[in-house]
Amino acid sequence: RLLENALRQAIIDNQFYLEYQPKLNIATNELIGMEALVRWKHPELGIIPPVKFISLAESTGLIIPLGEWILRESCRQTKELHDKGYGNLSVSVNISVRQLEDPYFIEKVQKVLDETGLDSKWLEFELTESIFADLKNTVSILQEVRNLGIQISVDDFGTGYSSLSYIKHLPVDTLKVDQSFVKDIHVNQESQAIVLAVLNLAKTIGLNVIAEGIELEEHVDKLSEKGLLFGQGYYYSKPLKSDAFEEFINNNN
Ligand code: G
Ligand code: G
Ligand code: NA
Ligand code: MN
Repeated sequence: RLLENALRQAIIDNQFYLEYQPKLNIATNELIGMEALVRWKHPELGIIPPVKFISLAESTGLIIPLGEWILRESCRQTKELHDKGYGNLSVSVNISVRQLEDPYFIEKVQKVLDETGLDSKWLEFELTESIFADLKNTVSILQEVRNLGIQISVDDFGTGYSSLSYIKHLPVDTLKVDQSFVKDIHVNQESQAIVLAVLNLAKTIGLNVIAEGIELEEHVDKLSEKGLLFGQGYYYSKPLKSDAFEEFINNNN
């Protein structure tokens, strides 16, 4: 209740900002884009991490205005980077199932694209596997997202919905291997087998794969050996505020 009121006020006062975690080609170390992650800076409580407020935002419906702000800010800052000459960066935005249920979702997305001027081909939505089980009109909504030219990735892939068959029927572009399979991949044969299976599946049905949670050089080596091309994680960089992210770009070039 207390936190809910604080969250309402935070949306009115705009106490949020975004951090960006680099995504790289792990073979060449080339920067390919970034994942936007929301942060809440409360005037008295300090930084409140998303695990403490995203589910509350979802259950109260506040994720609708908050999610719209996150999307707009992600697109705006990415367009700004493009205009500064960093033209080939895509931005991934986490989208909650509650946002997809919003009947005005597609309209709002279109409006954000129009207003920020970001070419939709540089925008990606990260959706957790659970939405493919939860949401009734998943296919048609995702198809509309796709029709806007936006990419779709399945976040935390491998941890949720037990059936793989949905992948074949859904308009998705990228599988994002969950960090739990990356964490011990250098020492655990099961994790290696799972990652290899995901890579083979993706290859067969024409999807991209990215790994999250890369923390060690051993992770990079083992993932590369299995044929993985893209990744993100603390090994490369933690999520960064926009100015620090721009510094990262400059040092990466
Ligand atoms: O960096 P990290 O602590 O940011 O994120 C924790 C969790 O919060 C992530 O697993 C992610 O699912 C969620 N999260 C972070 N940023 C966003 C966001 O912008 N939108 C949504 N819906 N979830 C987010
Ligand atoms: O749920 P989602 O996968 O969107 O959230 C990603 C979460 O993982 C964020 O909280 C982000 O800050 C965190 N994260 C990013 N890179 C790493 C990493 O290398 N190790 C760990 N443990 N967490 C990471
Ligand atoms: Na994500
Ligand atoms: Mn994830």
